Amino acid sequence: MRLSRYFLPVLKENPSEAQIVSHRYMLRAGMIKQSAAGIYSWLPLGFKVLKKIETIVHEEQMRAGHIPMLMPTLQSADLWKESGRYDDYGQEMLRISDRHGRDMLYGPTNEELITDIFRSHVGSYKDLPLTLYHIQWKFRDEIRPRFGVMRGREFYMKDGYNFDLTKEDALHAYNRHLVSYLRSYERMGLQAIPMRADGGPIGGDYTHEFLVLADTGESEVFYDSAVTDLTFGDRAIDYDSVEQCQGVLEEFTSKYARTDETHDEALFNEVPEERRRVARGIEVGQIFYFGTKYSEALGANVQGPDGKQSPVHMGSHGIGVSRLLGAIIEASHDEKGIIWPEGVTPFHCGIVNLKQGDAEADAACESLYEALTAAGLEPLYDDRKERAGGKFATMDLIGLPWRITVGPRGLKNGVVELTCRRSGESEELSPEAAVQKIVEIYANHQTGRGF
Ligand code: 5CA
Repeated sequence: MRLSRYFLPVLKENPSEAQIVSHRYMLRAGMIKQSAAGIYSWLPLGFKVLKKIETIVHEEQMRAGHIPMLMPTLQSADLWKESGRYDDYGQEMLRISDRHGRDMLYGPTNEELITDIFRSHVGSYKDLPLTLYHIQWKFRDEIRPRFGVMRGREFYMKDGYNFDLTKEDALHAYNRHLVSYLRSYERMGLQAIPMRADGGPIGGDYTHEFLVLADTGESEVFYDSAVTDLTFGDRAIDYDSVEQCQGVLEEFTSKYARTDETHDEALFNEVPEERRRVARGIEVGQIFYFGTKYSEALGANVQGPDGKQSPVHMGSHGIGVSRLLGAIIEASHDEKGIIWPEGVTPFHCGIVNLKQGDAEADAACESLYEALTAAGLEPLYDDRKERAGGKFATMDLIGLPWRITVGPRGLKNGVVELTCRRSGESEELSPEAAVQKIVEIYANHQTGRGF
């Protein structure tokens, strides 16, 4: 992409409504624009990162054997009346009536709708196990929408639902989700720690939230610092193996890590004092096993091998896709702007032309642009007639992890400058070597192509 042809409405001033850094940078970098309280338009740069995060979530869900689909945002109230949640859900649910006076709602989650699909089409244990998921907009009429996309009213969520014959099978599905979530967050450059939590309006008493540690997080968390040493890494995993998935669950959840809802002071005090931590965290996902709560209410039964009918065991599993943009920025920024992890960066590399209009500098930038594009990468070429200082400030703000700077002086010596956004370190290289290095860096990161 050439910046002169892109739509990147960068703001110079700090927007006064933004209280936390991620919200401030998302507005300043021209990623989002508020349309109403807690409702945002996703401008091209924000949309691009949203799609990259979505792609990672899809890839890891499909790798775990979960099946993508799409349900609507608007739902009929009938199913919610059947499950009993229409009255329970309270004011967070946006209720709408259509021209015929029928009660509708903008879905805050999809347990009822998916259970209805299941009961209409599946009746036998032979069709199990089954996990269906979708990534779709949700609406919760939060009393205090704030912090930009972190606590929106309209937000983008991945929600998956497992259907199993027995509790043991459903717990295996729970564990598969835990593993696939660890992988997803790590690909986004995040450490998200599974912590024992509370079921809330979804229900069930077996649930973990995934928390990214950050001072601006809305949840208070208590944990053994040893949990922060755990990484999943690129180890192989067989998602069909009950033992392997259970092993990962035990490894990642046996140390003390709880949100304030389930915190137990006596248990916490058993952690050696020097490892006890009280901090704040951003909840980027939650997994639930709630057994037969919805299948009993909605009559979703399956016939077992013994011919008997019984309600199917279920769980639901969510990832806050749009919230993740905020969480990643909270975890990765400096005073100049965002620092995108390679896995989700909107463009792989910036190209800054120090002297736009200089025939040699222009030609060198064009050929870098072509070489990176030919290698399957997406560069962002700042080809505007602007001062170098302004170009650097924009690149630092929008946070591309790598930048190649091209100027007539370097070109005389056959070099360009390659700069790492995170460390600030630069090195002079031939243009070919710079391209080669960027290609090698991204060979280790499976990034989805953006839009
Ligand atoms: N049905 C279950 C799992 S699919 C469910 O709705 N779980 S949830 O309520 O925990 O939501 C899943 C994730 O969505 C949360 O972990 C959080 O990351 C994100 N989320 C929830 N509310 C908001 C909100 N108001 N704004 C942005 N993200 C949100």
